[in-house]
Amino acid sequence: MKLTVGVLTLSDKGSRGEREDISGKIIHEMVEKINGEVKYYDIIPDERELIEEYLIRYVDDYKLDLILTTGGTGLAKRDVTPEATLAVIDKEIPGLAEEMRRVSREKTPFALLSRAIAGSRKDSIIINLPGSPKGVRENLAAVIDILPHALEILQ
Ligand code: MTE
Ligand code: CU1
Repeated sequence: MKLTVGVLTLSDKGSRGEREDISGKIIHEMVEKINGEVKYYDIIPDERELIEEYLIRYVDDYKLDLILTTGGTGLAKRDVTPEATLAVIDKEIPGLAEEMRRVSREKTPFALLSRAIAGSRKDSIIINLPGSPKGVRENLAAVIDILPHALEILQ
């Protein structure tokens, strides 16, 4: 069975059509590796309440297995993706975020500046990824192979 995936890109510029979403495209390609199919994909601004609304809709209404966000994990004033994610998850899955930072730390010291959260809500797993294409590729690669089993246990 295919895993159903939602991709939520958090970017003020992207949401206004001022920046091409290369990171979102990379996620589309990478999830194919675990037989995942992106069913829903949105680019929205860095607004906490809006992010929470989309995450809840992806889980409660669309019942997606896996939700990957990109962007808004850093320290800029408008970076609120981790806060929105924490507000909607039932359980944190710290090991996934720890491993993403551990592996990423070998690529760049700035990896430690990502405040990415991973967790579950109902039968879905939500994972934050950084905004840059390189950040997405390296962080998702660090955990992607674990995700089918994680979902098996959760569901
Ligand atoms: N992780 C990996 N693997 N590779 C990267 O290039 N970029 C970092 C970090 N994580 C990066 C990474 C940088 S420079 C920042 S500021 C933080 O992610 C937060 O990124 P965000 O604010 O775009 O979410
Ligand atoms: Cu940075």
